[in-house]
Amino acid sequence: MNILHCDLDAFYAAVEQRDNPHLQGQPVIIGGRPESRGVVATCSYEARKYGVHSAMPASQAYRLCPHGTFLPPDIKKYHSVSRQVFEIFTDYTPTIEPLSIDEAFLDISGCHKLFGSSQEVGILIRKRIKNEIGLNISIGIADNKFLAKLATNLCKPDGILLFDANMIQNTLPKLPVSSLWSVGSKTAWRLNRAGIYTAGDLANISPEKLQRIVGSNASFLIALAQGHDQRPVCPRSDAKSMGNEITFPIDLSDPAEIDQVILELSSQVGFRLRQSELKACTVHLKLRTPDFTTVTRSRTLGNAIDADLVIYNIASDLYRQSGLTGKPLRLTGINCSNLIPCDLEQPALFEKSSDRLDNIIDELKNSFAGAKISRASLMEK
Ligand code: TTP
Ligand code: MG
Repeated sequence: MNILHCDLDAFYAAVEQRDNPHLQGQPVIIGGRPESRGVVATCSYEARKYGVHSAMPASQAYRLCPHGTFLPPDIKKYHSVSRQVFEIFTDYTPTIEPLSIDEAFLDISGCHKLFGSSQEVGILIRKRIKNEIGLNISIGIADNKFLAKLATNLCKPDGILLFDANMIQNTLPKLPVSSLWSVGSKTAWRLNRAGIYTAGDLANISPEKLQRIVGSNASFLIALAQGHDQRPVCPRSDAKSMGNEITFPIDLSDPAEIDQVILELSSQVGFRLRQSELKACTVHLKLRTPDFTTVTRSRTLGNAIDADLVIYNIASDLYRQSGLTGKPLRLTGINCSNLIPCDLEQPALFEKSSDRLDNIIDELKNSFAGAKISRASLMEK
């Protein structure tokens, strides 16, 4: 029982309730304005009683819960709280696989001598997040990732649950097929049509028969239905920043030329971010004058980005505000930090953070290694 699945309860809404006592115990809905075409990012459990849920149009949420408090998301604040939560996780294990801004798997095999049983570690983490950060987190504990996540879903909100052998035998078989990993509404419908309703039904079916219904996923699904899941907890790359810089053969002072360099560097850094499936919340610009004085400027954003032109616009702005416009420079560099895995960035409720043209250029760069492919504005420069 070494795998913990940890997921904060009603994350964005809970942060707002924590920071505003008037909202505690109230229906709070985070997302677009009710009169806009925006959607609900999340809502407090008090609002869920009225049928409000994530991804619902805000106008519909308003019809269901007109007395609820509707607030826009403060992504910068949530990222900072998320970092504090993940800091606490790292006190117990280095093997952390983040799944989203508020959710992670922890493999705690190595920490029992120091902190006790898995259940004791789970209780400790919940207590610390409550006391130090002021939020509730639900924790599922099991032998594998699938059962640990299932346990969290069963004990939410504000719960902790160990999915033990007894539950594998008695609870798992009764759960609907939709509780299995990768079974969405379409697959569930196909399974139900074939008379398969529960994990128990699935556990006893022949792989050949199931293959005709769900294709190549069949053996994986049967294993899950029997409570088996071999997937290890995979910690992510811990790159702290990503940057590129150029030292010029002769000093440059023409702002238009420097701007071209900034665009080229933005494309290089953007490409590397996307290749690593990372996004950045902070962009830094580094400028070095001929006397080796180095000036750095940075900007931290409310959302995470990886698009060349977004990086370029920020870096170019920093250049114009640097006081060095028109002055000779021997080096220019761009660095992106505060990196988060792409899938931690929630669905695009907010500012557009990447660009379709970037994806096309990336594909071409990957397919024609060595070829010079870039935006037309960078050609012949
Ligand atoms: P979730 O963990 O899915 O939801 P939650 O923490 O609000 O509620 P709970 O876990 O108790 O069911 O997502 C974490 C945050 O991600 C959520 O607070 C808001 C954001 N989010 C979106 O922006 N859009 C979405 O569609 C979803 C599902 C979440
Ligand atoms: Mg959550």
